[in-house]
Amino acid sequence: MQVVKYVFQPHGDERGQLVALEEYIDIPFEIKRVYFMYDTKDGVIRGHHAHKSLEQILICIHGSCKVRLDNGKEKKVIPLEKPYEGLYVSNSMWREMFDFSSDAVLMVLASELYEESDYIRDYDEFLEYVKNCGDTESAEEV
Ligand code: T46
Repeated sequence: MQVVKYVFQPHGDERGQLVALEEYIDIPFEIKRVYFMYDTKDGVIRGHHAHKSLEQILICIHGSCKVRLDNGKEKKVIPLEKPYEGLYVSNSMWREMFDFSSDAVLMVLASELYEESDYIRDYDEFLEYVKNCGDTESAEEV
């Protein structure tokens, strides 16, 4: 399984840093939704699901956390600890987010509006889904 982590261009000057993200330029899809999670309690694991269609970029814009990606065949843990790095998460990919620092803010850019029917929340159902879908999406590290 190849993991795609984007490194965005910070526009730094004597005042500090600024990162700008534009759809189809920095982000490989139209951004239809932005959400973020913060104040995550110690020991919590979020996620535990996959999406049928949704693609996302996860950016830990403050603090740090880890993401476990699982395509049904392989699992990888990716640390997110820089506000200028974004982890691409394709559809048909089981995800779990954990090890949140107390100050972590995990921002997500999503290709679709919120749609509960796009979620696969049962792991056995996910394994069946990816088996029937063929190979999950992957791309090279950038
Ligand atoms: C994902 C990972 C990375 C909404 O009302 N609108 C939204 O856009 C979202 C994302 C959530 N919600 C509601 C639904 C639940 O009542 O917020 C509550 C928490 O959502 P959930 O339990 O799905 O959160 P996570 O952290 O487990 O998963 C989220 C996304 O749902 C999911 O798409 O890939 O972050």
